Amino acid sequence: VRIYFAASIRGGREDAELYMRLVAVMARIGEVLTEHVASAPVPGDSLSDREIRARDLSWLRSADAVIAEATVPSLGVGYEIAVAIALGKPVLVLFRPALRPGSRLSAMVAGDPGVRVVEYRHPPEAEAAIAAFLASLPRP
Ligand code: 6K6
Repeated sequence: VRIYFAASIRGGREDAELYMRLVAVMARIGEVLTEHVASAPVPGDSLSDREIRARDLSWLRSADAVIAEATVPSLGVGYEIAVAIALGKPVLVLFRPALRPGSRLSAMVAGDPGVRVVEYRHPPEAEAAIAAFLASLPRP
């Protein structure tokens, strides 16, 4: 399976170590197209914003599944989730409400019937949700 992993970059990098951990789980099961999201620091590649968007959207189009870690709010991640849904991709969104007391996932994502939302407290729960989601995908 080709997996598009979305997580905050300019929205804030405080969860970068968690992203690395989640990508390691995905990489055992499939091909992660967006491993740069988990590298710290994000490789300061010389692409323009236009080039970044074009490259990411072509990866997104080619993906079999999209997994987003949405705890650190990111406009880019919200945008990618919306595009993934419009393309009919299976979408898993992971959210850790305990990061900030009272924080809740955007209603636009949580309320979308095309999204599987998993709220978790500890990374192993997110890892199990990733494995279960990928195991549930239709076989090509
Ligand atoms: C280097 C230094 C800073 O940024 C870069 C390169 N930027 C990006 N490279 C690849 N993907 C990106 C980049 N910026 C955003 N994205 C995509 O948007 C990723 O796929 C993330 O899932 C999402 C993050 O959006 P923001 O709004 O948090 O940046």
